[in-house]
Amino acid sequence: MINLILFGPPGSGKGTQAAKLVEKYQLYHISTGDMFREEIENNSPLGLEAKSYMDKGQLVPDSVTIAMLRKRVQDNPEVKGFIFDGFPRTAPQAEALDQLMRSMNQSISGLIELRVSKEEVVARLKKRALSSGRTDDANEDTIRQRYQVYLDKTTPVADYYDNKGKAHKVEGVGTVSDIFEKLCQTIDAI
Ligand code: B4P
Repeated sequence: MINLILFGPPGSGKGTQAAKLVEKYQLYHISTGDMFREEIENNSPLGLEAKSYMDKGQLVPDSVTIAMLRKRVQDNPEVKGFIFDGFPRTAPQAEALDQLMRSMNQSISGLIELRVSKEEVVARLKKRALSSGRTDDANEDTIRQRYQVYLDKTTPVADYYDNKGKAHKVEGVGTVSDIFEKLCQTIDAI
């Protein structure tokens, strides 16, 4: 079983590349961002809570996010492996994921970071705002806030896996297919 974490700042292309990777490696894709957006669409209490944080460029609280992720993993025991996209985003989320993997006699195979500069992600998300209807992309201040939250709260997750010798970096600027190739080379070497 191969269990991968696709990592990087907001707008680095995690969702874009995850869609291609799940097809090639037949992994089960879990995007916490997509899960929150589905809950928002359904006007569920969880969606309403998540929206209040997402619209401000903040992270949804760990307790809510971890419980949602745990349920999704446990509901899919038959899969060949997981690709985690947008999770973990904090050190407590990383610890909870390791604990969950252990409880299933599994482990994280590797974390792959897509490296993209702040100005590039701001430009990408402003462009996406023109068609996505995503309220968290609509305002440049919110996009910059999301990037700051990434620096403050999420980058320690890469250090956590680096200390275990499981962190890898891939240049995230270039064509989608070139980046995909580099990701596949990295995964095949894990
Ligand atoms: P996410 O849904 O995870 O979204 P993201 O970080 O904005 O995007 P991603 O990196 O997947 O970029 P994409 O491929 O779409 O999070 C949204 C919010 O949900 C968070 O801010 C937070 O509030 C909440 N949340 C989610 N998970 C959480 C957690 N674990 N804990 C707490 N809160 C959580 O690409 C972006 C754009 O770039 C697209 O338009 C794409 O077409 C373009 N693009 C992709 N690759 C490109 C390339 N190579 N060149 C040019 N453009 C490219």
